[in-house]
Order: sequence, then structure tokens, then C-alpha cells
Amino acid sequence: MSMFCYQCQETGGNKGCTVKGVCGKNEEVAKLQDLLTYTLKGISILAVKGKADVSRLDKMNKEVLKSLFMTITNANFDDGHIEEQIRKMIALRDELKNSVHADGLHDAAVFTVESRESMLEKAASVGVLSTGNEDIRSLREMIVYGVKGMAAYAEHAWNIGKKDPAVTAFIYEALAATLDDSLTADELVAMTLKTGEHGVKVMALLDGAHTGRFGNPEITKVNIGVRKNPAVLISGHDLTDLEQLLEQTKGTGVDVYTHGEMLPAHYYPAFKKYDNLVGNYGNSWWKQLDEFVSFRGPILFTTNCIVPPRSEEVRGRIFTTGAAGYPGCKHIDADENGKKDFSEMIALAKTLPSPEPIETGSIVGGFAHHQVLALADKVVDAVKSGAIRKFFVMAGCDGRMKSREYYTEFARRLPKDTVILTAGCAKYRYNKLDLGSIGGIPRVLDAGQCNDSYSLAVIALKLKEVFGLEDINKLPIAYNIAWYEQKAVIVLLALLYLGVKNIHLGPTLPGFLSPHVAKVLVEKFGIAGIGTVEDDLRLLLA
Ligand code: FSO
Ligand code: SF4
Repeated sequence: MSMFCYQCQETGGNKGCTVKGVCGKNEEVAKLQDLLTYTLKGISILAVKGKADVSRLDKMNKEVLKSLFMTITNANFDDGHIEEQIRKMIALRDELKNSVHADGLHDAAVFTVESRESMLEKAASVGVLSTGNEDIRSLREMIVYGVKGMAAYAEHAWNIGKKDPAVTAFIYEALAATLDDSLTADELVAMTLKTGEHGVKVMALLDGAHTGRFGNPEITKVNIGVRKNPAVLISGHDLTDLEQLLEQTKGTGVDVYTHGEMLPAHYYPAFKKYDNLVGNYGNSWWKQLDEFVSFRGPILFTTNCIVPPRSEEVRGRIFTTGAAGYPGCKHIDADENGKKDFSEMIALAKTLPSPEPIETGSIVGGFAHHQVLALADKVVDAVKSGAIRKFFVMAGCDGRMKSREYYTEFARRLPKDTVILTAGCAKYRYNKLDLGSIGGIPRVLDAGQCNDSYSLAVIALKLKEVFGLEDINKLPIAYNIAWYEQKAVIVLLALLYLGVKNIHLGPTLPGFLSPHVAKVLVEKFGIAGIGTVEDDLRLLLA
């Protein structure tokens, strides 16, 4: 076996990618990511054992978040970039080691590597399979994946100037715990829930950062057609990158289109003032292979999900920034003030044709907590009168698997007195179906990006209060969630922490759940997989 990774939903045979990732990640990148993660665990041990004051480790904290983000599915395929990050983190680790007093340190806190070869050799002994016991491995990895998702959201918030030392301190605590052989399975289960608790914190932090800086999302019609100007496409989740791009393109004659998870940017008041922010181009991440060809202009990846491009022509138009990276694609770094220079991309756009139209019309979104709560009276009346029978939270991710057609079919066949609450790229499975509305409330309410699943939790908690219920599970809400990568893991753990039960998770249960750990999730939280559309409709409507 040359590599082992089972962190995402598309993992080979739902067991693990062992030769090459289904995502396109090769053995070398997989191993370097394993070693980067191991280095972060070493740093975490030093921070915990040395009782470091985390709030004073700003430089380290930011790099830890970025490193974790670089190991998330489809974020960074660039071996050179990851190697450089390993070296940077080892240097930071060694600085920390000199300033804390701790004995008997774990290998992760002290190992050294010189060459790429020695990195790969070391990586082979520190990856996922280095934990022999299947259940312990499963719990450790679930924590690591939750922490990766948490780091991604924390990094976005940080870029807006919002940090929570409690979240960073927890990241160190959790990562250190994954190398602590004295912890029992029960203690690791408790750590998993604590991960969910901090997941809620980080999503609230990011929500506050986004709304504080860009205003509260409001109901918005987003154009899905094109204009005849040259254009740049921006993908991923980082709204500060979008802001900088819009500032730099305004008045240049170059249009900007959002892609994938950047779609919800249109819902924020702050972005409405840019008349060159034209609309959203294309669909969810995995359709980029065709849609980037027809877009014809430069594409900026601010985060995942990158699919390895098929042609040199497309690769030459892809730029990355932040934690994202792809070999051969130009990476744009921030200067010490966080400023990014997109001039090369904008100049390239001017030499290229305008996007080819692939769709026309518009879609509606912007139903984050503030907007939905502004409509609360209407929503509550509709529930009381029976006009709305049930809500279906169908947040999460989209993916390539054919089995995900289930979600389109499920949405299509839901009775007309039901409403879908969505967030994340999962929405692309049904956001262009004409599902109509109930008394002026659209039947698909899009709150935003995957992190805006937080909004859905806020809405549920508010409804619980309005209806005077003791238990969030007494609400007429069913959860049929689709997952793909590690941000979905933190969203799931956050929902479990909030007490949400009976979540249906698909299209497959995570391959990283051992049979025993899966059993615990079923017994404790009522987690279930999906069945046929027909059976699940019957079950969830009951
Ligand atoms: Fe999707 Fe990709 Fe947002 Fe993920 S574009 S899959 S869960 O990165 O982060 O929803
Ligand atoms: Fe396989 Fe997913 Fe890991 Fe890629 S991220 S190697 S597809 S498990």
C-alpha cells in the first residue's frame, strides 16, 4: 500500500484510497499531507504540555490553521507548496520547543527531516494506519477531520480580523489528544463532542465576522446568465478575496462571476454595490471540468474544491490563493497586510473572450438567520395553519457519485407543503428545480455556504423557543444531509453537540467510521444512512 486516506465521502470503495486518491491526489501529496498533520500534532503537544499562552502565538496559530486547511480534500495538490509548509511548521515547532519546558516529548514534537526523501520515508510511519486499533483510529481521525473543518472556518474569520483563542486552544488540545495513547475510546468520544461544541463556536465566529463586515444576507435574485465583457471567475469560500478582487476589477471593464460556494456572496449587502459582480456561473464544484472550459477567462480558487484540470489551456487560466494550490498554477500570496495583487489575472482576462453562456435566468437565496427571523411571523403562521407541514434540512456538500441523484429526486418528490432549508454546495442538486413557494415563502431556502449551516441551527433554536418546546427534536424538522469533505464533518459534529438527533447522512456513511464507532453514533444520536427516495420520504414525513 503506497498511501492511505479515507477522509472524504468519495474514498475508494468507501474504505480508503490506497494507490491514488479518487480526488486526484497522488501518493507523494498524500504522504506530505500526513507529515504536515503529524507536525501539527507535535506543535499541539508542545502547546498543551508547555501550557503555552495560545493568545500570544498569533503567527503560529495562523500557520496552523492554514496548514490544516491545506490538507482538506481538494484544497491543495501542490507537493512543493506542502513541503515548504512542512519546513515552516517544523521551524515554528522548534521555536516553540525552546520556549516551553516539557520533558519526555513525543516523536512528533522532536523528529527532524532534511530532504524530500526523508519526509516521504517519515510520512510512511505516521499516517492514518499508524494507529493499530480500528476504533481508536476511527475516533482519532474523526476528531482530526472535525478540526480540519474548524480550522478552515477559523481561517476565514481570521482574514476578517476575528479570532477566538478558545477555538485555537481547543485545536491544540484535540490534535494532541489524537497522539495520546492513554486515552480510552470513551474519552475520545467525549473529545468528539467537544469538537462539535467548538464547531458551533467557530461557525458563530465566522457568521459574526461575515455579517459584521458585509452586512446581513438578504433575499436576493442572482443572475445565472452572462454578459459580453471579459471576466474572472472566483471559486471557494473566502469572501475577503472576493472583496479584494472586486475592488481591483472595478472600472477595468472586467466582470466578476462567482462559482460554487462563492454564490452566497451575492446575498450580502456589501457586494451589491459592485456593478461588475455580474452573477454566478456554473454549478457545484465537480462540474468545473466542463464549465471552466466554457468560462474562457481566468479562475481564482480561494479554497477547495479543485478538480485536476484536463488541459494545459485550462490549467494556464487557474490561479490559487490562501490554502489552495495546484502544481503549475500561479499562487497569489498576501503581503504582510493581507493585500493580494490580482493584476496578472485581470490583465489575462482582458486578452481572453467573454464567458460562453450555459444558463439563463436567475435563482433566489439569502435566507440566513437574520432574514428568516425577519419573516418569523409568516413562517410560524404557515406552520400553525398547516400550510407548511415540515422542514427538511438538506444542507452539506455535493459530489460526483451517481448515487447523489437521490437528493434531486428527494427534493423533487417532497410534498408541496414542505420546505427545504439548505446551505453548502449540496443545494446545486435542487436549487434550479422549480419547486414553487408557500404563501410567498420559496420552498428552497438557501442560507449560504456550508458554514452557514450555523444559520439553520439558529433558526431551529428560535423556532423551538417560539413554539415553547423543550427539545429541538420536537420541531417539524427532518435532517437529510449530504456530506463530502471535512467541513461537513465539523458541521455534523456541531449539530450533534446541539442535540439534533436522527440525522440521515449520505450518500454513504463515512468510511472512517469503524463498525463499533458507527454503532455508537446510531445508538447515541440516531444517525442513519439513506435508503431509497421512496422509503426515506415515507420515514421522514411520518
Ligand atoms: Fe462544497 Fe467543496 Fe463548502 Fe466543502 S465546495 S464540498 S463541505 O469544499 O466546503 O460545501
Ligand atoms: Fe481519497 Fe478523499 Fe483522501 Fe482524496 S481526500 S485521497 S478521494 S479519501
